[in-house]
Amino acid sequence: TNSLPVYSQEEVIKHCSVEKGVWVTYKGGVYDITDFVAIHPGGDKILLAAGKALEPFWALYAVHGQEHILEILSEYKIGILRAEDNKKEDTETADPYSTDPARHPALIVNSLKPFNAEPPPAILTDSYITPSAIFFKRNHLPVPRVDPKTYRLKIEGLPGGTVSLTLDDLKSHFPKHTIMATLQCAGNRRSEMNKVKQVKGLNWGIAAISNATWSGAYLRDVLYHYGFGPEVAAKARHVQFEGLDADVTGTAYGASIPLNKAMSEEGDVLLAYEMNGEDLPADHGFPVRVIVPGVVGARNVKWLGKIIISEEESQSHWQQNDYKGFSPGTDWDTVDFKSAPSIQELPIQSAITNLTDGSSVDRDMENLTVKGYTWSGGGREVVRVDVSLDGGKTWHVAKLQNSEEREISAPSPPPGRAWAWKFWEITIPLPEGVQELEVVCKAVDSSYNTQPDSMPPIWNLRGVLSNAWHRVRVKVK
Ligand code: HEM
Ligand code: MTE
Ligand code: MO
Repeated sequence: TNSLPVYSQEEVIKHCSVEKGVWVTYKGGVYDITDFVAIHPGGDKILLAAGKALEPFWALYAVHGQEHILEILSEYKIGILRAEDNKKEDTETADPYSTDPARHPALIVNSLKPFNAEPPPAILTDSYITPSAIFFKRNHLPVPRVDPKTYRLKIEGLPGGTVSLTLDDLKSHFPKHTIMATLQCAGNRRSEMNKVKQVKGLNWGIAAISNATWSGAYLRDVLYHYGFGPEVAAKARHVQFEGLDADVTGTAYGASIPLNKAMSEEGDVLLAYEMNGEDLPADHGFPVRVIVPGVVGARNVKWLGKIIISEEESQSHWQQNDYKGFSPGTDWDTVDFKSAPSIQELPIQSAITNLTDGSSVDRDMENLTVKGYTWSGGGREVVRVDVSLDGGKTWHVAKLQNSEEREISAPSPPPGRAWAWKFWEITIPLPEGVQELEVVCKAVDSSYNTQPDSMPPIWNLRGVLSNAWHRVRVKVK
């Protein structure tokens, strides 16, 4: 008993712009989404489907395969698609993710297509250098399969015109450097922010962060070699990166970093072709990715296809309309993405990895050991981690570890170049007569930046920069 009107495909196609109205079809239903276009979290890409079926687009952006998204869509239903127009060919497309690589079964999957996953926290701090197989994976699109023989890295914006390098050029013409750097997604710990008030984005736990060694050529060496000099420096302000992963329109994943970070002798920006001593795995950008140490994961572009030295920042969706921070008072109706700078260096972070919220410990235990990781952006070294068992009333200083060897600390990196995380650990006598512990950690970096005590004051609609004290409640039984 459906009283909704029946529309032909011909009628739907007429509604293909904001002016004419935006209609789409989904599983035989017709939807007028004109009013939703401006508030779509994925930006104006939604217009690609105007007048058409949503299915092939949602096959590519599989974030949409969630209950709450179907609920949003249902609000806009205006009719039924005429039976003879509801053709299978329009809605069934080859799965663009069918060539994605195999993944480790230990990973906690946040989204399958595109593939987004993090290791279980307890495994994360078992090795100071995260094994590549369990290193968190954050893909916006299908993994492109790149043939290393035909691979070319293009560079635009240098005086001699466009440069085109082979993988062999990169490996043989430039000194190979190895750096250790931790990557963290801007959305790490988003799930805790989500508990304050719903945000939009993948529901990451505390492990959208991992540490690896990366080897390759310094970006600055390559740019100087191909003619970077004072006349380019006088005009240019940014270095843009484009991936070889592209959406339905052929638009590549893109991001940019400030020119001074790219060219600084102390920036250590790397065109990496190895991760943990082996060729980059497909998920992490084979054959070449840029590693921008100290800077948010999003700018560390994988499957690097093009570098552009420019006056402007990248115009990509991810640089302009995503990965920015806002006031807790800003919502999807009032947000102006132009009003905030793109995230580059990340703030200080720490989290507890060996205890989980709601778990319990034995009352007869004399001591409680608490472990975790800590890291700060911009190469700022973490100088201290404080741990509390009573929600922050009293504190203990944890032992820091910055090397692969347990119990051993490597010398401090040069000031401003602490790119790798530290592990920390502390054993504290179990307080007597308590039913529950609120275990908390917070870190302090070399600029004496520390973490905010709670999430509400830093809540933002996209759920990024989530770095409040990590709090874990543990029952004593
Ligand atoms: C993200 C809804 C159509 C591309 C999202 C999100 C929602 C949403 C709620 C946020 C998801 C999250 O991060 O949890 C809708 C609805 C649509 C629609 C209701 C139709 C009425 C489209 C179409 C495209 C598209 C047709 C592409 C052609 C994207 C992209 C993102 C996104 C690229 C961002 C994903 C990311 O952050 O990686 N959409 N969407 N959407 N959407 Fe849509
Ligand atoms: N580069 C390309 N080409 N495509 C992407 O989807 N994701 C970015 C960045 N580089 C992405 C990309 C984001 S948001 C993050 S957090 C890191 O890659 C994740 O790197 P990883 O998958 O190696 O952990
Ligand atoms: Mo990210």
